[in-house]
Amino acid sequence: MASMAPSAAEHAASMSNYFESGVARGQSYSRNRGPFRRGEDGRLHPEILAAFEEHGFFVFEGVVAEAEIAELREEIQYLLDHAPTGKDSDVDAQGRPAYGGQFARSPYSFIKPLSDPWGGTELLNGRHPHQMVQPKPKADAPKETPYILSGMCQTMPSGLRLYGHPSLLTIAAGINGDDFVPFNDAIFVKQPGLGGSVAWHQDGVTHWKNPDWDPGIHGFNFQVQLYPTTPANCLWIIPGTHKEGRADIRKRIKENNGSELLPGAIPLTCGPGDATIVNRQVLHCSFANTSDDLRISMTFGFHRYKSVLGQKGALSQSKEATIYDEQRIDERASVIQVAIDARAQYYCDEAPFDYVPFAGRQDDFRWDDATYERVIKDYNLKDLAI
Ligand SMILES: O=C(O)CCC(=O)C(=O)O
Repeated sequence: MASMAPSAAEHAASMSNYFESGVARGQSYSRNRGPFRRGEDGRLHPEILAAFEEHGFFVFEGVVAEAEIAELREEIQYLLDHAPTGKDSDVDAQGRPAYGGQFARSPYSFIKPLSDPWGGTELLNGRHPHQMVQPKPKADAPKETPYILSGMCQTMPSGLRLYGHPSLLTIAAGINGDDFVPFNDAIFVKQPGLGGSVAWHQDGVTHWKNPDWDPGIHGFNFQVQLYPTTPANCLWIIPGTHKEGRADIRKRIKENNGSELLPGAIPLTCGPGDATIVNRQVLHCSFANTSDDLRISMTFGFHRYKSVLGQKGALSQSKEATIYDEQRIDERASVIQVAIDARAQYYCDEAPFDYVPFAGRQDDFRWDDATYERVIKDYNLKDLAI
């Protein structure tokens, strides 16, 4: 017999011991948390790189300035205020035409409050085999709630500028090499009492059976946090799992008496302006947000060039069979160069990041209205997903 869904309050209460032990376990990873630092050569500090390679994550504290976080919050609020009321609606909550009709792919995806839309389904290559507990939302909850906002470089000027952040891009170059290339981006929105789960999964699809497989082959994701995060709404990871190959998630859950509260996991709690990096092969999840706290995570990933070149697109919403050739990679990577220029025009005193693949071609990717139409609009149709 199917078990009854807990109420939001029952769910929150049932998680508290797990949260407490996860927080305590997380404290033993103190080397994987701290400010962004450069080594003597100006690149990502080797101690940070070593800590990331060992455990598959790092929390960069305070890497994005308060004023920038405030702008990001404001622009996200605009997107939320002008969101359609659900996936089949084209008006917002005030009855106005909703934002986003100009893009080939809607910036919004919705779920039922507190649900797990991917767990136990074949969606996204069936990589979320277990469906998480789906608590019952309060009676006055809306039918649908925003889950992910996509295309931050075209919907938010501050999102484009964040994409060109010199410290973040120095981290990407330190991990994936100077010719690093983009993956995709997604803003995870976890509203209090409404935000859904992301079931346990590893992100990579393409290279699990590659004879040259290694722990870094599927790249990594940033999450820049706009609000303080807590064990109840943040991302959870099992450190070190990026080195173990494809995880048998069903077996792990079974051996844990069917419970999704997997052993060995830690919560990546953050302050606003902190940025986490997580290896995409690390086992990770987040739980239904039955807390009172909002989480908004600007999530965007990067790959090694050679992991992507010649590969067939995976995780695509359009079931495309595109092969990522040099031109396709260059087109998507040019968003980084435009982002660097948009940022340089806005933060005139900041030293811009030097993106090696576009050295000598910067003038072709200056930020202006024409470049928005040519490079930025609908750039996310060209995401490089492996
Ligand atoms: O932030 C979350 O809740 C989930 C993020 C995630 O699964 C991912 O970035 O792959």
